[in-house]
Amino acid sequence: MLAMPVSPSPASTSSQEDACKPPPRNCYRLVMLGSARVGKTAIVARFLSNKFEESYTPTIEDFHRKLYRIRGEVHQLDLLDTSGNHPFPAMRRLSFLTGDLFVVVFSMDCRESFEEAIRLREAILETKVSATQSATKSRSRSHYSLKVPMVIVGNKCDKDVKTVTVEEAEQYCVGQDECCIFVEASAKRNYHVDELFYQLFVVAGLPLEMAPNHHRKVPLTFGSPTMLPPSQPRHKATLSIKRRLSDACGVVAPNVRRPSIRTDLMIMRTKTCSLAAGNENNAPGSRITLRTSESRKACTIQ
Ligand SMILES: Nc1nc2c(ncn2[C@@H]2O[C@H](COP(=O)(O)OP(=O)(O)OP(=O)(O)O)[C@@H](O)[C@H]2O)c(=O)[nH]1
Ligand SMILES: [Mg+2]
Repeated sequence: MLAMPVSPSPASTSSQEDACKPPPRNCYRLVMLGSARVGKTAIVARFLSNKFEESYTPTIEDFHRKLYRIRGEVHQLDLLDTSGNHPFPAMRRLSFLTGDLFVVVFSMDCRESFEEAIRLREAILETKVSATQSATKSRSRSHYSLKVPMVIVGNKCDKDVKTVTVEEAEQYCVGQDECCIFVEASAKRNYHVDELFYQLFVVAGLPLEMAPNHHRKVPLTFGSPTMLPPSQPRHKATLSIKRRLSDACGVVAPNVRRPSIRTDLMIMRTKTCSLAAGNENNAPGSRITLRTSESRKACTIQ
């Protein structure tokens, strides 16, 4: 089945922005999931602006975009920060189906949130599998053959009282596929926030320069990839990794509107059909190739 073409930047409207859209294969959607109050928004705030708020404001749904230029190519990362109270189940299902990468957060001091993280992982896999089965009218794919890049984050590790141990969370992830990683973190202390995104980009096979400390941050005045400062001249492969990473830059796109539900439904259909067809070149984010952190061996999404 052919995938429907989908605009990679549904929120962009101006012709100038249209002219500098990243190719669809360089657009990825990252979805933040987890119980209420576990720190999803705090992790996103660290990722985007390295800030932390003590006060709590429940999220309904927030949408952010970060644009990068890495080795001469523009990449777009969309972040969907969801509500832990999931007031709209249909929206949650849509986020499972449109997401390419997932950060599932629980709090180290709340056992119930760990159990919810496990239920969420199962729900993501089952939803993707059943949508793929409907698209192919087949029941052959088990969710064990579907690998989704996912980091399960045990946040608030700065708390004195913990009701989940690192060992059991690690054991759970080891029992899953190699694209499911556990990272213990604290958004408050800025502990392992960079690491969790780095690990996610490793298992997803995305440029590692996308992780927070691996690219130059560009001021907000640069709103689009064309405005990003020019890359350094091309370096020879012999340059050190540090030097090559330093050429990467990223900017948080200001005032980005969340794509419409209609656009999301189109993205969902494209991604589901692409998964069903085993076609990894048609859909936004479908360029993602999964890698084990140990072997760095590529394995494509089934
Ligand atoms: N001690 C500690 N507190 C944190 C940490 N991360 C977040 N918090 C606090 O926990 C509360 C909830 O954080 P949020 O990021 O809003 O939680 P959320 O998961 O986005 O919640 P919902 O939007 O309701 O789903 C806030 O008061 C944060 O300041 C952390 O690492 N350590
Ligand atoms: Mg929130």
